[in-house]
Amino acid sequence: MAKNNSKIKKNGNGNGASDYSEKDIQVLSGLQHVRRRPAMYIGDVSSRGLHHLAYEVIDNSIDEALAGYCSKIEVIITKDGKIIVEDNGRGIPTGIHPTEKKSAIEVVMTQLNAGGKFTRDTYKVSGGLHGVGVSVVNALSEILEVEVCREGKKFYQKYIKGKPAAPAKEIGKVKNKTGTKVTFLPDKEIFKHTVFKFETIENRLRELAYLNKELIITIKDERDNKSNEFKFKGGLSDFVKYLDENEKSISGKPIYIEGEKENIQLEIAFQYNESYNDNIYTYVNNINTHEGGTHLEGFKTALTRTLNNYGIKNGIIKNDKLSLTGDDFREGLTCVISVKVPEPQFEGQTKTKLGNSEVKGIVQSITGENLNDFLDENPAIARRIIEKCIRAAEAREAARKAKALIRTKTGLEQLSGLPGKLSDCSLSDPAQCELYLVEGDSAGGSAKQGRDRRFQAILPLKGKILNVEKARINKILENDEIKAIITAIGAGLGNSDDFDIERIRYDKIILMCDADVDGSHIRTLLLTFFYRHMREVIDTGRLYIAQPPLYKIKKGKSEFYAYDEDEREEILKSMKVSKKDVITGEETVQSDTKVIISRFKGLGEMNPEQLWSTTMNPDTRTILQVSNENASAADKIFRTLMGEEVEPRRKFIEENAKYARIDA
Ligand code: 28F
Repeated sequence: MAKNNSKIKKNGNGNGASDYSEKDIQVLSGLQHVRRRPAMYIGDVSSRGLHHLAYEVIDNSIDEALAGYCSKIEVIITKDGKIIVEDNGRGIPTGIHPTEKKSAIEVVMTQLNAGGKFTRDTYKVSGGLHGVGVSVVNALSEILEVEVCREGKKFYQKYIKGKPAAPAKEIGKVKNKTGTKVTFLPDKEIFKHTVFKFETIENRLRELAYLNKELIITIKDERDNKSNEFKFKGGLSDFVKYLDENEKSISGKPIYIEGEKENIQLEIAFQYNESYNDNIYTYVNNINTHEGGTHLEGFKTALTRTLNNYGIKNGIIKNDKLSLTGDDFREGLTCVISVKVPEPQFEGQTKTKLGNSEVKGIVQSITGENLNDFLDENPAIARRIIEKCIRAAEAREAARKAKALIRTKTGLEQLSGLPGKLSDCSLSDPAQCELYLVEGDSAGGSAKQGRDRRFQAILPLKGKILNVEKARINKILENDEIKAIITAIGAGLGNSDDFDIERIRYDKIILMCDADVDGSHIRTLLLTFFYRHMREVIDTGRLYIAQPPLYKIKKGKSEFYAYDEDEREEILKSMKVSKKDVITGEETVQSDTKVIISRFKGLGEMNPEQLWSTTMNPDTRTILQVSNENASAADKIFRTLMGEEVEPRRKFIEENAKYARIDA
């Protein structure tokens, strides 16, 4: 990689910079720095980071749509692994930039922050956490090509690893066509895997189509002829219906609220279903704000107050009985909130929490007024919603008693406050500690013997844990396995007041289940539990899935482990053995010339040493971090797998059987 030794420009007063000599900080010109430190710009170079490239380009088209000039966005994944994004907006300006002395196209494509600084400020919103700009995509692409149609002409420019191969030039005329088309091939020197997943991009495009009603978005996968087109007239109402596809609404069609105040645009749709979960998705400028923020606060406050006042005024809530809390008013709620804020401030651990204080009052007043009108006009629905909230309050009261029981345990457990089945680690700094949740007592035993007891704790789980998707909170808290998990983790339960991530006892919580159908079911149950009742553990990147090997390959005294079929074949190839010397089956066969492949069915088949070296040793293991990138997709999967309706579950399992390995 080329070096650039230009001098450092100091920011501010330069304090602290004196510790560094010039060779410590190699100042690289913008795009070179992106190539050297891609994670600083796109988070990481995993599949997540790869897909971020596509989102970044798509965001530019979305900006053009928000500005009111683009009605259609087309995305193609090509056979050779490129992404093409094309919009019918105005097209990037093609004239020569007065100070940069190159075309505006090249400025947008090669200057860091050209997007952030002037594209996005001059016209409307989008951006935020994304918004590193398309120049970052360019820097991380082997090849990027841009085509612009504007003022009757078509322009073209090509870049190699971010550097222009030639200036932008006119390559033809067009009639009645404007827009921008970007084609890029991610650089294999940067990304470990450069294969785009259709479903991942499809999910993001669907979300964008819901958030920007009327916008047409298409996706086509030329690798296997998959395609889809999204256009939602109903916008967020359609989104809520889609999320609740497998649920029964008790509030009729989604309640839809729209408004604008002080340049802040608000759109909300919500409905109540018969489940016990609340699902609120919040967006700021099309970006999912996982950690909530002032828009969510405003909505919650308005919902609680408006429903409570209406219930009391109309004699549905009796004042003398138990009082209802915010949580009660959100049981069974499915809601999408989308705000467009000109200058969003993002806060929180993952920078996905809206901080702008003015937004709270605006959302609160628009929601309050509109909801009040809705309740007055729909008294039957109003009554049904509020009666459901009252039942939630009654269950919460029962749960409070159950929670109190967990806190005051009896017998041995009372001494340490920890579950008896937990083999804790000796270190106490959460940053160093890991908790393994292990399927079954026998695997739990091996894990206990195999682990490094300084920093690895083991909690064996017996049988299936409760399906939390089908149970109310008080029932969940009666379940012994769940109680043990909650007390071992030590941070409480729930997604708000009762949970405190600061009190967590382990920074890594690792699910270790068998590689069979039961194992994957148990893993799904556990994921559902964390997703519904300790989501912060997922959102802060603390939940992992262990990857035990599927095969052992033995030749003479040497043993190899393979984690999937591909790896098994690779190992066999590297051994250069002929097919007839490969035996598949039991380990008991002894031979020095033959290669014996045995399949691990369960964790229990490995002895403690094997389990340590293949699955638990941090130096050699692979663990998958569970992420919540697309919360609405995750939510749907959990509902489909765990919810009431049987038919969609059967369909989902059939369609996804070949992906049975969850790479979360
Ligand atoms: C496939 C990805 O990147 N679409 C884009 C535009 C439109 C304008 C623009 C973009 C304004 C001053 C730089 C056009 N006419 N799709 C895209 N469409 N960027 S990116 O402007 C960029 C800045 O110079 C545009 C008038 N204003 C803006």
